[in-house]
Amino acid sequence: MKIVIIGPGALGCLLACGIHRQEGNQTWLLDHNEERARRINHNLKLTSGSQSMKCSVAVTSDPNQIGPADLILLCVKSGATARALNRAQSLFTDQTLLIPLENGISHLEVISNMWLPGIFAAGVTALGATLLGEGQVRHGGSGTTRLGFIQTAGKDAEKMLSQTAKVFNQSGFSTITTSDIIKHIWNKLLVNVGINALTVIHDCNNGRLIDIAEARETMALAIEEGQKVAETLGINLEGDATTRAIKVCRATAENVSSMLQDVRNKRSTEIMAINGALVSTGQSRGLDLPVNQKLVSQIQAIEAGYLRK
Ligand code: KPL
Repeated sequence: MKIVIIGPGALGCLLACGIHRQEGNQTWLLDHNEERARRINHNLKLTSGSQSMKCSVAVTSDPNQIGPADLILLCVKSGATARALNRAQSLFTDQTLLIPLENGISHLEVISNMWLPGIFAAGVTALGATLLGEGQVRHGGSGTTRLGFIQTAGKDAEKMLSQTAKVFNQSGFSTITTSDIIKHIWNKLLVNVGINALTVIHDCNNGRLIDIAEARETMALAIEEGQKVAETLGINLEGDATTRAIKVCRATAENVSSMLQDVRNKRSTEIMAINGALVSTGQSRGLDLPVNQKLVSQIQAIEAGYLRK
């Protein structure tokens, strides 16, 4: 298979390092930044525990150098979805399987509204990855990755998805296919709804968040609003979402959430793909989400402090 990973962030680098070691596949990492692509070409570094290894993954900024791909794993920030796919048009054929592995839910709508050849599946991962520097990633936790189709897919597409799960598993990433990917995307969405913005507001790692009474209370209220939206949409969430978010805080206690990493690096956050997308989905169903709306406003105010400078 020719596999292209788009996005040299933590998850993109981690997947590229794992997958390129499998014989029989050709793995590429596509970076929109030409200079950086040149620097990290055949020069990624994967750290796991106390061990580090060099990963000789081919990196380019030019999709034409890669040509048509069998599988595209989209690992960019939610706000960059359309831009990244528009740049990558030459990678697609009618048979190309596209799997976004992004936070939140807004990318799903963006992709469905694009005229792309190929087959569209979706993925959600609990893999822990932190970018330590350009092309340098630390593998921080080995959660399950789930892959599935949002709409009914044909036999060939199903086969390709199973093959993809096999490649992930052989690369050391525990992966299953599911017939209800939307449920898993929402399970993760509500974890992010409850954690990410609050770690920014309280400027703390995930573990500390549950020791702050006010944060814990807001977390429960924000997730409760999300559960109501899911219910209205007929999504069967697994168990209690607040309990899951607290568990994730404990399991990733030392993690700096992706949103806090964005703020510390003065980048746009994914607030509109997470709490913002929840608010607009709720509003479209006649639901008000004041707690999430307030979280969105607070993060936007923080972003405005550095983005417009
Ligand atoms: O997905 C995450 C994120 O940081 O975006 C969590 C689960 C909160 C782990 O840090």
